[in-house]
Amino acid sequence: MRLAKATLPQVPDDIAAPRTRGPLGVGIVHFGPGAFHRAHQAAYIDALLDRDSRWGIAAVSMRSRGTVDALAAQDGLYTLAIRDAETSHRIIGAHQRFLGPAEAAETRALLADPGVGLVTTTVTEKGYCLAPDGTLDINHPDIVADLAGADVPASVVGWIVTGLAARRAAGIAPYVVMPCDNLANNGAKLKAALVAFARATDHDLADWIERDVAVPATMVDSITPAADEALATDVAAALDGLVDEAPVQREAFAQWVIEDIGRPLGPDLASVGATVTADVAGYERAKLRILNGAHSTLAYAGLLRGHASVSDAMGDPALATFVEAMIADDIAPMLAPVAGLDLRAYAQAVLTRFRNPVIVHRLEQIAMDGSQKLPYRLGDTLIANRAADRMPTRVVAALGCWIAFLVTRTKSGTPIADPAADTLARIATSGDPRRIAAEVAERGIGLPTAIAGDTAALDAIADAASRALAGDWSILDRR
Ligand code: CS2
Repeated sequence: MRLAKATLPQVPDDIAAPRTRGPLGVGIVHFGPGAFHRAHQAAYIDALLDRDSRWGIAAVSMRSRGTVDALAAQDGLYTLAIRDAETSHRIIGAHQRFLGPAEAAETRALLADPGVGLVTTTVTEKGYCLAPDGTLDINHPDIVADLAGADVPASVVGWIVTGLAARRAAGIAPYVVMPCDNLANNGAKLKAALVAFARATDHDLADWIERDVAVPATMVDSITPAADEALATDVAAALDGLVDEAPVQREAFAQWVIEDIGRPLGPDLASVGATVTADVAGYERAKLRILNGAHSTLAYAGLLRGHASVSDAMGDPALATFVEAMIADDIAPMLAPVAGLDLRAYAQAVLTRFRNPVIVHRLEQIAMDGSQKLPYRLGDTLIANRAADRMPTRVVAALGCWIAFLVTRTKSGTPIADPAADTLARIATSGDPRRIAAEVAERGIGLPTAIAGDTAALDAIADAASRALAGDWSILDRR
Protein backbone atom coordinates (compact mmCIF):
# COMPACT_ATOMS: atom_id res chain seq x y z
CA MET A 1 0.00 0.00 0.00
CA ARG A 2 1.34 3.44 -0.99
CA LEU A 3 2.16 6.01 1.68
CA ALA A 4 -0.72 8.53 1.68
CA LYS A 5 -2.74 10.62 4.15
CA ALA A 6 -5.25 7.78 4.51
CA THR A 7 -2.46 5.33 5.47
CA LEU A 8 -0.84 7.52 8.13
CA PRO A 9 -2.47 5.54 10.96
CA GLN A 10 -0.58 2.48 9.65
CA VAL A 11 2.78 4.26 9.94
CA PRO A 12 4.68 2.49 12.78
CA ASP A 13 4.53 4.33 16.10
CA ASP A 14 8.31 4.86 16.26
CA ILE A 15 8.11 7.08 13.19
CA ALA A 16 7.16 10.73 13.76
CA ALA A 17 4.29 11.60 11.41
CA PRO A 18 1.67 14.37 11.05
CA ARG A 19 -1.06 11.95 12.09
CA THR A 20 -3.60 14.48 13.27
CA ARG A 21 -2.78 17.57 11.20
CA GLY A 22 -5.84 19.41 9.82
CA PRO A 23 -6.16 21.25 6.49
CA LEU A 24 -3.16 23.43 5.64
CA GLY A 25 -3.12 26.73 3.85
CA VAL A 26 -0.50 27.30 1.14
CA GLY A 27 1.67 30.08 2.50
CA ILE A 28 4.91 29.20 0.72
CA VAL A 29 5.72 28.56 -2.93
CA HIS A 30 9.04 26.77 -3.35
CA PHE A 31 10.99 26.37 -6.59
CA GLY A 32 13.29 23.34 -6.86
CA PRO A 33 11.83 20.44 -4.81
CA GLY A 34 15.03 18.43 -4.84
CA ALA A 35 16.36 16.30 -2.02
CA PHE A 36 18.00 19.17 -0.15
CA HIS A 37 14.78 21.20 0.02
CA ARG A 38 12.76 18.19 1.12
CA ALA A 39 15.32 17.17 3.75
CA HIS A 40 16.15 20.65 5.07
CA GLN A 41 13.67 23.54 4.69
CA ALA A 42 10.62 21.28 4.53
CA ALA A 43 11.61 19.61 7.82
CA TYR A 44 11.68 23.02 9.55
CA ILE A 45 8.30 23.99 8.03
CA ASP A 46 6.84 20.58 8.93
CA ALA A 47 7.69 21.25 12.57
CA LEU A 48 6.12 24.72 12.35
CA LEU A 49 2.85 23.50 10.84
CA ASP A 50 1.87 21.75 14.08
CA ARG A 51 1.29 25.23 15.55
CA ASP A 52 0.71 27.43 12.51
CA SER A 53 -1.15 25.76 9.65
CA ARG A 54 -0.92 28.77 7.31
CA TRP A 55 2.50 27.80 5.92
CA GLY A 56 1.93 24.71 3.81
CA ILE A 57 4.29 24.49 0.81
CA ALA A 58 3.42 24.29 -2.88
CA ALA A 59 6.62 22.98 -4.48
CA VAL A 60 7.24 23.73 -8.14
CA SER A 61 9.54 21.76 -10.42
CA MET A 62 10.35 23.90 -13.45
CA ARG A 63 11.76 21.05 -15.50
CA SER A 64 11.07 17.43 -14.69
CA ARG A 65 8.01 15.58 -13.56
CA GLY A 66 9.51 12.35 -12.18
CA THR A 67 9.77 13.05 -8.47
CA VAL A 68 6.85 15.49 -8.61
CA ASP A 69 4.54 12.76 -9.91
CA ALA A 70 5.75 10.30 -7.29
CA LEU A 71 5.18 12.79 -4.49
CA ALA A 72 1.83 13.98 -5.79
CA ALA A 73 0.72 10.33 -5.79
CA GLN A 74 1.59 10.15 -2.07
CA ASP A 75 -0.39 13.27 -1.06
CA GLY A 76 2.99 15.04 -0.89
CA LEU A 77 4.15 12.79 1.95
CA TYR A 78 7.60 11.22 2.09
CA THR A 79 10.02 9.76 4.60
CA LEU A 80 13.04 11.69 5.88
CA ALA A 81 15.72 9.31 7.20
CA ILE A 82 17.98 11.12 9.65
CA ARG A 83 21.26 9.25 9.86
CA ASP A 84 23.42 9.54 12.93
CA ALA A 85 24.61 7.00 15.47
CA GLU A 86 21.08 5.70 15.09
CA THR A 87 18.80 6.29 12.08
CA SER A 88 15.43 7.87 12.84
CA HIS A 89 12.57 8.47 10.43
CA ARG A 90 10.01 11.24 10.02
CA ILE A 91 7.09 11.45 7.61
CA ILE A 92 7.20 14.98 6.23
CA GLY A 93 3.77 16.42 5.51
CA ALA A 94 4.72 20.04 4.82
CA HIS A 95 3.74 20.05 1.17
CA GLN A 96 0.22 20.76 0.02
CA ARG A 97 1.04 20.54 -3.69
CA PHE A 98 3.78 19.33 -5.98
CA LEU A 99 3.50 21.08 -9.34
CA GLY A 100 5.31 20.57 -12.64
CA PRO A 101 5.48 22.57 -15.87
CA ALA A 102 2.01 21.28 -16.82
CA GLU A 103 0.50 22.99 -13.78
CA ALA A 104 1.91 26.42 -14.66
CA ALA A 105 -1.53 28.05 -14.40
CA GLU A 106 -1.88 26.85 -10.79
CA THR A 107 1.64 28.09 -9.99
CA ARG A 108 0.79 31.48 -11.46
CA ALA A 109 -2.41 31.63 -9.41
CA LEU A 110 -0.57 30.72 -6.20
CA LEU A 111 2.05 33.42 -6.75
CA ALA A 112 -0.75 35.96 -7.05
CA ASP A 113 -2.55 34.60 -3.96
CA PRO A 114 -2.39 37.04 -0.98
CA GLY A 115 -2.12 33.98 1.31
CA VAL A 116 1.31 33.19 -0.13
CA GLY A 117 3.78 35.28 1.86
CA LEU A 118 7.08 33.55 1.06
CA VAL A 119 8.79 32.22 -2.05
CA THR A 120 11.86 30.06 -1.46
CA THR A 121 14.30 28.59 -3.96
CA THR A 122 16.77 25.71 -4.12
CA VAL A 123 17.71 25.65 -7.80
CA THR A 124 21.52 25.21 -7.30
CA GLU A 125 24.06 27.93 -8.08
CA LYS A 126 23.42 27.63 -11.83
CA GLY A 127 19.66 28.05 -11.45
CA TYR A 128 19.84 31.83 -10.96
CA CYS A 129 21.27 32.41 -14.47
CA LEU A 130 24.05 34.63 -13.16
CA ALA A 131 27.17 35.67 -15.04
CA PRO A 132 30.62 34.99 -13.49
CA ASP A 133 30.50 38.46 -11.91
CA GLY A 134 27.31 37.55 -10.02
CA THR A 135 24.94 39.73 -12.03
CA LEU A 136 22.02 38.46 -14.13
CA ASP A 137 23.22 36.91 -17.39
CA ILE A 138 20.78 38.70 -19.68
CA ASN A 139 21.98 36.47 -22.56
CA HIS A 140 21.22 33.21 -20.73
CA PRO A 141 18.84 31.22 -22.98
CA ASP A 142 16.23 30.91 -20.20
CA ILE A 143 16.35 34.65 -19.51
CA VAL A 144 16.16 35.47 -23.22
CA ALA A 145 13.10 33.20 -23.55
CA ASP A 146 11.41 34.69 -20.49
CA LEU A 147 12.02 38.28 -21.57
CA ALA A 148 10.56 37.36 -24.96
CA GLY A 149 7.33 36.48 -23.11
CA ALA A 150 7.48 32.68 -22.85
CA ASP A 151 4.08 31.34 -21.73
CA VAL A 152 5.70 29.30 -18.98
CA PRO A 153 8.81 30.96 -17.50
CA ALA A 154 11.96 28.87 -17.96
CA SER A 155 13.89 30.57 -15.15
CA VAL A 156 13.20 31.01 -11.44
CA VAL A 157 13.94 34.73 -11.88
CA GLY A 158 11.26 34.85 -14.58
CA TRP A 159 8.74 33.06 -12.37
CA ILE A 160 9.35 35.26 -9.33
CA VAL A 161 9.06 38.49 -11.32
CA THR A 162 5.90 37.19 -13.04
CA GLY A 163 4.31 36.67 -9.64
CA LEU A 164 5.46 40.05 -8.36
CA ALA A 165 4.09 41.81 -11.44
CA ALA A 166 0.69 40.17 -10.91
CA ARG A 167 0.65 41.19 -7.24
CA ARG A 168 1.62 44.77 -8.01
CA ALA A 169 -1.08 45.00 -10.69
CA ALA A 170 -3.65 43.69 -8.21
CA GLY A 171 -2.50 45.96 -5.40
CA ILE A 172 -1.33 42.95 -3.33
CA ALA A 173 1.76 43.25 -1.12
CA PRO A 174 4.80 41.35 -2.44
CA TYR A 175 5.93 38.02 -0.96
CA VAL A 176 9.33 37.72 0.72
CA VAL A 177 11.81 35.98 -1.61
CA MET A 178 14.32 33.67 0.11
CA PRO A 179 17.12 31.98 -1.85
CA CYS A 180 18.34 28.81 -0.08
CA ASP A 181 21.35 27.84 -2.19
CA ASN A 182 25.11 27.79 -1.60
CA LEU A 183 25.69 31.14 -3.28
CA ALA A 184 27.79 33.84 -1.63
CA ASN A 185 25.68 36.91 -0.86
CA ASN A 186 22.64 35.09 -2.26
CA GLY A 187 20.03 37.63 -1.10
CA ALA A 188 21.60 40.70 -2.73
CA LYS A 189 22.46 38.77 -5.89
CA LEU A 190 18.95 37.43 -6.37
CA LYS A 191 17.39 40.82 -5.58
CA ALA A 192 19.62 42.49 -8.17
CA ALA A 193 18.76 39.80 -10.70
CA LEU A 194 15.01 40.33 -10.14
CA VAL A 195 15.39 44.10 -10.59
CA ALA A 196 17.55 43.69 -13.71
CA PHE A 197 15.06 41.27 -15.22
CA ALA A 198 12.10 43.59 -14.51
CA ARG A 199 14.02 46.63 -15.73
CA ALA A 200 14.43 45.04 -19.15
CA THR A 201 10.68 45.43 -19.73
CA ASP A 202 9.06 47.59 -17.02
CA HIS A 203 10.92 50.36 -15.15
CA ASP A 204 8.10 51.01 -12.72
CA LEU A 205 7.94 47.32 -11.75
CA ALA A 206 11.72 47.30 -11.33
CA ASP A 207 11.55 50.35 -9.04
CA TRP A 208 8.77 48.70 -7.01
CA ILE A 209 10.78 45.50 -6.60
CA GLU A 210 13.85 47.46 -5.62
CA ARG A 211 11.89 49.43 -3.03
CA ASP A 212 9.36 46.98 -1.64
CA VAL A 213 10.55 43.39 -2.11
CA ALA A 214 12.64 41.81 0.68
CA VAL A 215 15.16 39.16 -0.39
CA PRO A 216 16.95 38.05 2.81
CA ALA A 217 20.28 36.32 2.49
CA THR A 218 20.50 32.83 3.97
CA MET A 219 23.02 30.16 4.84
CA VAL A 220 21.67 26.62 4.70
CA ASP A 221 23.48 23.53 5.87
CA SER A 222 22.80 19.82 6.18
CA ILE A 223 24.67 17.05 4.40
CA THR A 224 22.03 15.43 2.21
CA PRO A 225 23.30 12.53 0.09
CA ALA A 226 21.23 11.64 -2.97
CA ALA A 227 18.76 8.79 -2.49
CA ASP A 228 20.31 5.36 -3.02
CA GLU A 229 19.45 1.66 -2.75
CA ALA A 230 20.42 1.57 0.94
CA LEU A 231 17.89 4.34 1.66
CA ALA A 232 15.13 2.54 -0.25
CA THR A 233 15.80 -0.68 1.68
CA ASP A 234 16.00 1.12 5.02
CA VAL A 235 12.74 3.03 4.50
CA ALA A 236 10.88 -0.02 3.19
CA ALA A 237 11.80 -1.86 6.40
CA ALA A 238 10.93 1.12 8.61
CA LEU A 239 7.52 1.64 6.97
CA ASP A 240 6.70 -2.02 7.50
CA GLY A 241 4.79 -2.60 4.26
CA LEU A 242 3.87 0.97 3.25
CA VAL A 243 5.57 2.07 0.01
CA ASP A 244 7.38 5.41 -0.27
CA GLU A 245 8.65 6.16 -3.80
CA ALA A 246 10.49 9.35 -2.83
CA PRO A 247 12.33 9.14 0.49
CA VAL A 248 15.21 11.47 1.34
CA GLN A 249 18.10 11.23 3.81
CA ARG A 250 20.36 13.62 5.67
CA GLU A 251 22.64 13.84 8.64
CA ALA A 252 21.23 14.90 12.02
CA PHE A 253 22.96 18.29 11.83
CA ALA A 254 20.92 21.04 10.17
CA GLN A 255 21.34 24.80 10.24
CA TRP A 256 19.36 27.63 8.63
CA VAL A 257 20.67 31.16 9.11
CA ILE A 258 18.44 33.92 7.72
CA GLU A 259 19.06 37.64 7.38
CA ASP A 260 17.03 39.75 9.79
CA ILE A 261 15.06 42.09 7.48
CA GLY A 262 13.62 44.08 10.38
CA ARG A 263 10.13 42.65 9.98
CA PRO A 264 8.51 39.20 10.05
CA LEU A 265 9.61 36.84 7.29
CA GLY A 266 6.16 35.26 7.22
CA PRO A 267 6.56 31.85 8.93
CA ASP A 268 8.19 32.11 12.37
CA LEU A 269 11.23 30.04 11.41
CA ALA A 270 13.17 31.07 14.52
CA SER A 271 10.55 29.20 16.57
CA VAL A 272 11.64 25.94 14.90
CA GLY A 273 15.39 26.44 15.19
CA ALA A 274 16.41 28.78 12.40
CA THR A 275 18.78 31.61 13.32
CA VAL A 276 17.63 35.08 12.27
CA THR A 277 20.56 37.50 12.43
CA ALA A 278 22.00 40.64 10.89
CA ASP A 279 25.34 38.88 10.24
CA VAL A 280 24.40 36.16 7.74
CA ALA A 281 27.48 37.00 5.68
CA GLY A 282 29.83 35.80 8.40
CA TYR A 283 28.04 32.47 8.77
CA GLU A 284 27.74 32.11 5.00
CA ARG A 285 31.43 32.79 4.28
CA ALA A 286 32.50 30.36 7.00
CA LYS A 287 30.23 27.62 5.68
CA LEU A 288 30.92 28.11 1.98
CA ARG A 289 34.68 28.37 2.40
CA ILE A 290 35.27 25.86 5.20
CA LEU A 291 32.65 23.17 4.66
CA ASN A 292 32.04 23.51 0.94
CA GLY A 293 35.66 24.37 0.13
CA ALA A 294 36.78 21.22 1.94
CA HIS A 295 34.01 19.22 0.29
CA SER A 296 35.07 20.18 -3.22
CA THR A 297 38.73 19.52 -2.35
CA LEU A 298 37.89 16.04 -1.09
CA ALA A 299 35.78 15.45 -4.21
CA TYR A 300 38.46 16.15 -6.81
CA ALA A 301 41.54 14.95 -4.89
CA GLY A 302 39.55 12.01 -3.53
CA LEU A 303 38.30 10.85 -6.93
CA LEU A 304 41.82 11.15 -8.37
CA ARG A 305 43.08 9.01 -5.46
CA GLY A 306 40.38 6.38 -6.05
CA HIS A 307 37.92 7.20 -3.27
CA ALA A 308 34.15 7.11 -3.74
CA SER A 309 32.68 8.91 -0.71
CA VAL A 310 33.52 11.72 1.70
CA SER A 311 34.01 9.36 4.62
CA ASP A 312 36.31 7.18 2.43
CA ALA A 313 38.38 10.22 1.53
CA MET A 314 38.56 11.27 5.17
CA GLY A 315 39.88 7.79 5.91
CA ASP A 316 42.89 8.62 3.70
CA PRO A 317 45.37 10.08 6.24
CA ALA A 318 47.29 12.18 3.68
CA LEU A 319 44.06 13.71 2.40
CA ALA A 320 42.45 14.25 5.80
CA THR A 321 45.62 15.96 7.11
CA PHE A 322 45.81 18.07 3.97
CA VAL A 323 42.21 19.29 4.26
CA GLU A 324 42.62 20.07 7.95
CA ALA A 325 45.77 22.10 7.18
CA MET A 326 44.06 23.86 4.26
CA ILE A 327 41.31 25.06 6.58
CA ALA A 328 43.73 26.15 9.30
CA ASP A 329 46.41 27.77 7.12
CA ASP A 330 44.64 29.02 4.00
CA ILE A 331 40.92 29.44 4.74
CA ALA A 332 40.42 30.43 8.39
CA PRO A 333 43.04 33.25 8.40
CA MET A 334 41.03 34.97 5.64
CA LEU A 335 37.75 34.86 7.57
CA ALA A 336 36.75 37.77 9.79
CA PRO A 337 35.53 36.77 13.27
CA VAL A 338 31.82 35.94 13.43
CA ALA A 339 29.97 36.84 16.63
CA GLY A 340 28.81 33.62 18.26
CA LEU A 341 30.83 31.34 15.95
CA ASP A 342 34.10 29.75 17.11
CA LEU A 343 35.72 29.09 13.71
CA ARG A 344 38.19 26.52 15.03
CA ALA A 345 35.45 24.51 16.74
CA TYR A 346 33.22 24.90 13.67
CA ALA A 347 35.97 23.52 11.42
CA GLN A 348 36.55 20.55 13.70
CA ALA A 349 32.80 19.86 13.78
CA VAL A 350 32.70 19.94 9.97
CA LEU A 351 35.50 17.37 9.72
CA THR A 352 33.75 15.17 12.27
CA ARG A 353 30.58 15.37 10.18
CA PHE A 354 32.59 14.38 7.13
CA ARG A 355 33.79 11.24 8.94
CA ASN A 356 30.21 10.09 9.70
CA PRO A 357 30.35 6.45 8.45
CA VAL A 358 26.57 6.13 8.14
CA ILE A 359 26.43 8.98 5.62
CA VAL A 360 27.57 7.71 2.20
CA HIS A 361 28.04 11.03 0.43
CA ARG A 362 29.33 10.29 -3.05
CA LEU A 363 32.24 12.40 -4.28
CA GLU A 364 30.74 12.33 -7.77
CA GLN A 365 27.71 14.24 -6.45
CA ILE A 366 29.91 16.93 -4.91
CA ALA A 367 32.16 17.08 -7.99
CA MET A 368 29.21 18.22 -10.13
CA ASP A 369 28.99 21.84 -11.30
CA GLY A 370 32.53 22.79 -10.29
CA SER A 371 32.50 25.75 -12.71
CA GLN A 372 29.71 27.26 -10.59
CA LYS A 373 30.77 26.09 -7.14
CA LEU A 374 34.52 26.66 -7.02
CA PRO A 375 34.56 30.48 -7.35
CA TYR A 376 32.73 30.75 -3.98
CA ARG A 377 34.19 27.68 -2.32
CA LEU A 378 37.88 28.09 -3.12
CA GLY A 379 38.17 31.09 -5.49
CA ASP A 380 37.19 33.70 -2.92
CA THR A 381 39.75 32.29 -0.47
CA LEU A 382 42.41 32.40 -3.18
CA ILE A 383 41.57 36.03 -4.00
CA ALA A 384 41.67 37.02 -0.32
CA ASN A 385 45.07 35.36 0.17
CA ARG A 386 46.52 36.96 -2.94
CA ALA A 387 45.26 40.37 -1.84
CA ALA A 388 47.23 39.79 1.37
CA ASP A 389 50.25 38.88 -0.73
CA ARG A 390 50.02 35.23 0.39
CA MET A 391 50.14 32.09 -1.76
CA PRO A 392 47.62 29.60 -0.28
CA THR A 393 49.52 26.49 -1.32
CA ARG A 394 46.79 24.03 -0.32
CA VAL A 395 43.93 25.89 -1.99
CA VAL A 396 46.16 26.11 -5.05
CA ALA A 397 46.72 22.35 -4.87
CA ALA A 398 42.95 21.77 -4.54
CA LEU A 399 42.27 23.86 -7.66
CA GLY A 400 45.05 21.96 -9.40
CA CYS A 401 43.19 18.74 -8.57
CA TRP A 402 40.08 20.14 -10.28
CA ILE A 403 42.08 20.80 -13.43
CA ALA A 404 43.63 17.33 -13.23
CA PHE A 405 40.08 15.97 -12.81
CA LEU A 406 38.99 17.79 -15.99
CA VAL A 407 41.97 16.44 -17.97
CA THR A 408 41.44 12.91 -16.68
CA ARG A 409 37.70 12.91 -17.47
CA THR A 410 38.21 14.44 -20.90
CA LYS A 411 40.96 11.95 -21.81
CA SER A 412 38.79 9.01 -20.75
CA GLY A 413 35.73 10.41 -22.51
CA THR A 414 33.77 10.43 -19.26
CA PRO A 415 31.14 13.21 -19.26
CA ILE A 416 31.73 16.10 -16.87
CA ALA A 417 28.51 16.95 -14.99
CA ASP A 418 28.67 20.71 -15.28
CA PRO A 419 26.65 23.44 -17.05
CA ALA A 420 29.92 24.47 -18.73
CA ALA A 421 30.79 20.85 -19.64
CA ASP A 422 31.28 21.45 -23.38
CA THR A 423 33.53 24.45 -22.82
CA LEU A 424 35.50 22.67 -20.10
CA ALA A 425 35.96 19.54 -22.24
CA ARG A 426 37.13 21.62 -25.19
CA ILE A 427 39.59 23.55 -23.03
CA ALA A 428 40.82 20.40 -21.24
CA THR A 429 41.50 18.60 -24.53
CA SER A 430 44.84 20.43 -24.70
CA GLY A 431 45.93 18.46 -21.63
CA ASP A 432 48.10 21.46 -20.75
CA PRO A 433 47.28 22.50 -17.15
CA ARG A 434 48.81 25.97 -17.52
CA ARG A 435 46.76 26.71 -20.63
CA ILE A 436 43.63 25.27 -19.03
CA ALA A 437 44.10 27.35 -15.88
CA ALA A 438 44.54 30.52 -17.92
CA GLU A 439 41.49 29.81 -20.10
CA VAL A 440 39.06 28.93 -17.30
CA ALA A 441 40.20 31.97 -15.30
CA GLU A 442 39.62 34.24 -18.28
CA ARG A 443 36.08 32.90 -18.50
CA GLY A 444 35.46 32.90 -14.75
CA ILE A 445 34.38 29.25 -14.80
CA GLY A 446 35.79 27.45 -11.78
CA LEU A 447 38.64 29.91 -11.38
CA PRO A 448 37.71 33.54 -10.69
CA THR A 449 38.50 36.12 -13.37
CA ALA A 450 40.27 38.10 -10.62
CA ILE A 451 43.26 35.74 -10.92
CA ALA A 452 43.35 35.71 -14.73
CA GLY A 453 46.39 38.00 -14.62
CA ASP A 454 48.01 36.41 -11.57
CA THR A 455 50.87 34.51 -13.23
CA ALA A 456 52.26 33.16 -9.97
CA ALA A 457 48.91 31.71 -8.90
CA LEU A 458 48.16 30.21 -12.30
CA ASP A 459 51.68 28.71 -12.45
CA ALA A 460 51.21 27.19 -8.99
CA ILE A 461 47.78 25.76 -9.86
CA ALA A 462 49.15 24.30 -13.11
CA ASP A 463 52.15 22.81 -11.30
CA ALA A 464 49.84 21.12 -8.79
CA ALA A 465 47.68 19.79 -11.62
CA SER A 466 50.70 18.36 -13.43
CA ARG A 467 51.88 16.63 -10.26
CA ALA A 468 48.44 15.21 -9.54
CA LEU A 469 48.25 13.92 -13.13
CA ALA A 470 51.65 12.30 -12.68
CA GLY A 471 50.55 10.68 -9.43
CA ASP A 472 52.99 12.91 -7.49
CA TRP A 473 50.99 13.45 -4.29
CA SER A 474 53.71 15.52 -2.67
CA ILE A 475 51.24 18.37 -3.36
CA LEU A 476 49.43 17.19 -0.25
CA ASP A 477 52.54 17.70 1.88
CA ARG A 478 53.02 21.37 1.09
CA ARG A 479 53.69 23.85 3.84
C1 CS2 B 1 27.96 19.61 -1.30
C2 CS2 B 1 26.83 20.38 -0.66
O1 CS2 B 1 27.06 18.61 -3.23
C3 CS2 B 1 27.81 19.50 -2.81
O2 CS2 B 1 28.39 20.33 -3.52
O3 CS2 B 1 29.18 20.28 -0.98
O4 CS2 B 1 25.56 19.95 -1.14
C4 CS2 B 1 26.89 20.18 0.85
O5 CS2 B 1 26.56 18.82 1.16
C5 CS2 B 1 25.92 21.09 1.57
O6 CS2 B 1 26.20 22.45 1.24
C6 CS2 B 1 26.03 20.90 3.06
O7 CS2 B 1 25.25 21.86 3.72
